[in-house]
Amino acid sequence: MQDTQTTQRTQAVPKRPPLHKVILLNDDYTPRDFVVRVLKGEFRLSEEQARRVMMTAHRRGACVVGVFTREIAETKATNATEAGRKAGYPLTFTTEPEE
Ligand code: TYC
Repeated sequence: MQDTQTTQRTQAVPKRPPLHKVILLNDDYTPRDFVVRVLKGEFRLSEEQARRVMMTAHRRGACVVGVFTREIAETKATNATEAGRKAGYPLTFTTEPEE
């Protein structure tokens, strides 16, 4: 059937992996400089980028830090959240699939 062949040919081309956002959530306790340090260390942001992301989350409640494949996004969000926990802060990063 012609439709089937078309489908098979189309699917033979690998799709780009779906991307997931890592989102930084604001809280009332984590020091600003600590948030900046985690953003620089885990997400390789520059000082300026890290301050901008931190201040956006501080003012608006949340900020997208970056987009990655699912596994990378989840690993970075877990590591960055864990860095906060180890220091006794409620700093939280979440992930969600990009539209
Ligand atoms: N709101 C925190 C404070 O005033 C700083 C902060 C910013 C914490 C962004 C988390 O995602 C965050 N100390």
